[in-house]
Amino acid sequence: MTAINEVGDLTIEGDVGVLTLNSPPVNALSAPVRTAINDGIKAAIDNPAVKAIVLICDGKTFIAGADITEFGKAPSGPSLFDAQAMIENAPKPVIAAIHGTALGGGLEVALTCHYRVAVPSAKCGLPEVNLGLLPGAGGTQRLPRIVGAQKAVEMVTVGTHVGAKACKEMGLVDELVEEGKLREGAIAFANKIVAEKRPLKKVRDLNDKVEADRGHPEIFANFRKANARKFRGFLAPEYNIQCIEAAVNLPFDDGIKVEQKLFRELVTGTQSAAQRHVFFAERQVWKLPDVPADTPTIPVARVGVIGAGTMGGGISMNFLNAGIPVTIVETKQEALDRGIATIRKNYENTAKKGRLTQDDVEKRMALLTGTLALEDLADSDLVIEAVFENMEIKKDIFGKLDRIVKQGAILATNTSALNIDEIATAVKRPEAVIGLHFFSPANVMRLLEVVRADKTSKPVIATSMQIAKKIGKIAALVGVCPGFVGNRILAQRQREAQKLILEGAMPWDVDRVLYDFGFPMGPFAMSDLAGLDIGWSKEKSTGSTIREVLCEMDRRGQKTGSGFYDYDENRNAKPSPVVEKIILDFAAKQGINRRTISDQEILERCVYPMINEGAKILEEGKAIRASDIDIVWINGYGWPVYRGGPMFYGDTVGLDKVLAKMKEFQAQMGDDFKPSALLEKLVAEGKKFQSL
Ligand code: 3H9
Repeated sequence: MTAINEVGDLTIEGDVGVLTLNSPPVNALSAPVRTAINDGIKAAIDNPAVKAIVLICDGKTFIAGADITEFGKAPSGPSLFDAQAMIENAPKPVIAAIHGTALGGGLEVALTCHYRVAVPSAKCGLPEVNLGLLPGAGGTQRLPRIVGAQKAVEMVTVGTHVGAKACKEMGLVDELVEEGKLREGAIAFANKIVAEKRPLKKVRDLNDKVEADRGHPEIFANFRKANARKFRGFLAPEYNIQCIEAAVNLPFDDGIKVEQKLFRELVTGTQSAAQRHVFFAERQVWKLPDVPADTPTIPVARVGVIGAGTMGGGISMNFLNAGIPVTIVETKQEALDRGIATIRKNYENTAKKGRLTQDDVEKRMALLTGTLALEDLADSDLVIEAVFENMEIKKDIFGKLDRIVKQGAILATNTSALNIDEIATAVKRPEAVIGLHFFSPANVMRLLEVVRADKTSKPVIATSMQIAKKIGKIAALVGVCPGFVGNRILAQRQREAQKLILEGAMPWDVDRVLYDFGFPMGPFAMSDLAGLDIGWSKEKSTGSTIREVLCEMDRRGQKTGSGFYDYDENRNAKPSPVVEKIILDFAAKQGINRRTISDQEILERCVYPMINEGAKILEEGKAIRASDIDIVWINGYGWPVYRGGPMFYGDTVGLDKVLAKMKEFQAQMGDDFKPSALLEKLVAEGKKFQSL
C-alpha cells in the first residue's frame, strides 16, 4: 500500500490499482481529496503493473460532492477539473466503485471514470439545485449524454437521489455488485474489462442521446411550463435547464463553457449563499450546547394523544406513520369516532393517490386505539395534550395525567400560546413537562418547536429531539415566551399588515409584495384560507376590527366564498370592492389620512420588525442560534428558502440598513419599531447574526 497523502492510498491487487479515499464524514472534494485523486490516478497510470484502476471510498459513502465549506474561499491544490481530466484521459480503464451516495461533484467524478459499478443500496444524484447551484464539474454536459435531456432536466432540477437499480437501467451504472462486497466486485469487474479489452468509454464522446434530442425545444418548454409554480423565485432550476439545453445544442466543450459561466453566477450570488446557509442550519439545529449527544433518552414505545380534533389527529398520524402505537383520547364517543374516521380518510386519500398501499393503511390504523378514558394512557411513554387553548382545562388535564401516567414518561403540551411553566405547576414532576408545538396540518408540516420549560429535564429534551427526527420533523429547541419563536415573530408581521391597510394599502397590495418576496401567500390570503372566524364568536363580536366586521357579514374566508377577497367557484381570489369600502370607512372613522404606500415600505414594515423580534428572542436566550430562527420560519411559515430565513436575510440586507430603517420608523410611528439592544450592538461592532 502506498499512501498518496493523508486521505488517499493506492494498493496494487494483481493487475488492478485500487485508489481508496478516506476523508470523513462524506469524502467531500476538499483540496486533499482532489490531490489524492489527481496524484493517486497518476501514480497508478505510471505503475506498469497496473492495467486497470478502481476508485473507491472508505467510510459511509462515496464522494458526496464538492466541499461546500470551501465555496467563497481561495482555491488551493489541483482543481476538480484537473483531477477529472487525469481520470478521463488515463490510458487505462478507471472504474468508480460506488456505495452510499455519489452526489454532485462525486457523481461528476464518477462520470469521468470509464465505468461505474455500485452496490444495490447506493444512490446517485446531482442535488446542487438544492444549494442554489448547478453541477459545475461537467455534470450537466455528461448526464444527458447517458440519460437523455428529459431525465437529465428532471434529475438536475429536483436533485433526486436515484437508487442504483434505476441507475443501472438508465445506464448511469454499468454493473451492480453484491452488497457488502464492493471492493471485490469492483476488482473483478476491472479484471473483466481488461480481459475483454473493453474500450476506454468517455461519456463526453457519447453523442447519440443529445443528438436525438436536438431540434426538440418542446422538451424544455413543456418542462418549464409544468414546473413554473414549483420553481417560482428560484434562479438555480432555470440555470440548470439552460445547461442541459446547451448540452443538447452545443459541442461538449462549448457546453462546458456555458455551465462554467452559469455556475460562477450562482455560486457568487445571494440565493446560493442562502441555500447553503440553510443546508448547514438544518444540521446545526439538532445540536444543543447543554444537552450533549450522549444524554440518556427515554425509550418511546407507545404514545398517548389527548384530543382527536384536527391537531390531535394530525399529531397521531406522525407516530402511526413511524410504526409507533398511539392511544387517542376524547371526551365524547362521537368526537372520537369522527377523529378516527378523519385519520382513516386521510390515509385512504393518500392510498388513492398511489402513495400508500391499502395494506399500509390497515397496518397504520391497527396501531391506533381510541378511548374515552384518560386512564388508558397509564402505560404511555409520551403523552401529547392537544385540546382547546385554555389554561384551566390544560392544568386540569395535566393534574390528572400526573396521577395516571407511569413515572418516567414525558408529558407534553401542543399549546401554541400558553405558558408551559404554568402548565407544569399542575404536576408533581415538572421535569417531565415539555412543549411539542406541531404546525397545522400536523401530519404534513415539517416544523416542530420543542419548547423547553424552566424545569424540563435534559433526557426529556433529548428524547423529544430524537423522536422528532424519527417522525421526520425538523425540530428547533426554543424557550417559553408568548408565541414561542415562530408565532412571536409572526405577530410583528400581522400587526404591520393590519396597520398598513388602514394607512393606505389594500390587502392585495400587502399580499402581492409578500408573494413576490417569495412567500406562498400573503397574510390576508392566508387568513382567508385558515378562516377569519378562528377564535371569533357572534355573541362576543364587537365589530371593532375589520376582521370582526367581515365575520359579522359572513365573509369568513374561502369556505364561505368571501373574506378579505371574493372567491369564484374555483377558489380564485379577486380584490373585493366591498372590503375596500369597509377599509376606507374604518380609516375615516379613525381619522386616518390615507396615503400612497410604496411596495418597498410594505416589505420593510412587514419584514424588518420580524428581524428585530428575532434579535430580541436571541437576546433573551429563547432560541439557541439565529439560524434556528431561520429554520423555524422556513419550515413553519413558508419563508422562501432562497432568502435563507429572516435572520440570514437581515445579514444579506445589512444590519446597519435594517437598524437605520427601524429608527426612522420609530421616529415616525413609535415604539413598535424600537430596535433591540442586540441589533444595535451587532451594528456597532460591524457584525452579523451569522457571527454569533
Ligand atoms: C457540488 O458538488 C458542486 C459541484 O457540482 C461543482 C464543483 C465545482 N461538503 O447530512 P449529514 C457534512 S455541491 C461539506 O448529517 P447524512 C455535514 O455538514 C455539493 N460538508 O449526513 C455534516 O457535518 P456535521 C453537492 C458536508 O448521512 C456531515 O457532513 N452535494 C457535505 O444524513 C454529515 O452530513 C450535496 O449537495 C459537503 N458536500 O447524509 C450533498 N455534505 O456532522 C450534500 C455533508 O458537522 N450532502 N457534509 O454537521 C448530503 O446530502 C448529505 O450530507 C449526505 C449524507 C446524503 C451525503
